Amino acid sequence: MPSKIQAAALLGALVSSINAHGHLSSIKVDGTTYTAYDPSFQYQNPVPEVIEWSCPECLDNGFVDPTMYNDVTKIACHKDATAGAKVATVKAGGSIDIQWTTWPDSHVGPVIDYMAKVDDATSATSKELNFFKIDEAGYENGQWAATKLIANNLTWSITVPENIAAGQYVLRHEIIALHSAGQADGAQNYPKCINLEVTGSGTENPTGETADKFYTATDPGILVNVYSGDLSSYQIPGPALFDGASSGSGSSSSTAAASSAAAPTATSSVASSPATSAPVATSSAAVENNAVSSSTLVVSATPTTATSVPTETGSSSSGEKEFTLDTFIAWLEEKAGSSSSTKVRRHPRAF
Ligand SMILES: *[C@@H]1O[C@H](CO)[C@@H](O)[C@H](O)[C@H]1NC(C)=O
Ligand SMILES: [Cu+2]
Repeated sequence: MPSKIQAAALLGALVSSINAHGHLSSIKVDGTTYTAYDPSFQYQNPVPEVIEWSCPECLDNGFVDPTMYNDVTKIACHKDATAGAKVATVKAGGSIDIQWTTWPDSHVGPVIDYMAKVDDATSATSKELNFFKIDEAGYENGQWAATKLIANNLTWSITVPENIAAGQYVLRHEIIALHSAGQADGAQNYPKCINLEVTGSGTENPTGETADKFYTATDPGILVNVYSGDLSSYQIPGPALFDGASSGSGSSSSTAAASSAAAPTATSSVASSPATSAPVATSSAAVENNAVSSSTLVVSATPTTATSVPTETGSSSSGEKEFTLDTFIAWLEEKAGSSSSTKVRRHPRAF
């Protein structure tokens, strides 16, 4: 049986060889489908021009964590992101469907959308984006918003508020993954920004704030253990929805994006992928689709015993973290880019 140190080294190898998270694949704006940004665009010449902001540092599909919450160049539109070269036109009251390439089931958490009015979206910088929140969804009807997104063909649907003034805006779409959020700085923010030109006769110019004002490391919706307690009282972090949000997509907290999302939810993603289970006390990992494909990793962990493993790619530090069994299994799952929606706690999956 490998020692903890050896296990950590093996897991480190997994971290560097598996791309667990997704990025946006496409953005449908009032019926027109636009290509999203792909971090590999930086290797193309010319670099494709898209409506989404660019993030060359996002090759690892990584995240922004609470240690970066007061750095607007990171938390606004992801790490050092710069404005997209194009702008998509949408009517006030129109719809936007944002599709991700993939999302790990273990990465439960809220989905939140903001907009910021700008003079010219193609030359805006993160420091000047004064965002107001247009929609939010946390844990509702026994389901996390991120889980709903996966079930809806990896798509989140937004209604542009009907009453906002015409002009250019930057839309900020964000998933916050909470699978490790029971530990300090364990939350993972995945913000994406998109350039819009809103048309119509709205008159509202909601007050916004820069993204470095949104969250703190100890907000109840950021530092939260999602493996115990009453999730129905989960508090979505960030500012309140702007006053006019309700006239757009409907915005009680049962909300907005959720109600305009097409697919029903509860069982679909479970049914679509066979659950595989592994013994609880020992997680056996045979990685199928990457560089370490023929290796088998056996890590022993027992309930309530903390196991020390490296932090994942995208984290701000390269130190080690203490994991409980639950968060450790979630961590293993995410390394594998799990697509099963099997409950993490009950069916740690072999991958
Ligand atoms: C899901 O999205 C993919 C990619 O856009 C699309 O080809 C497919 O038809 C969608 N599936 C459903 C059920 O809408
Ligand atoms: Cu992750």
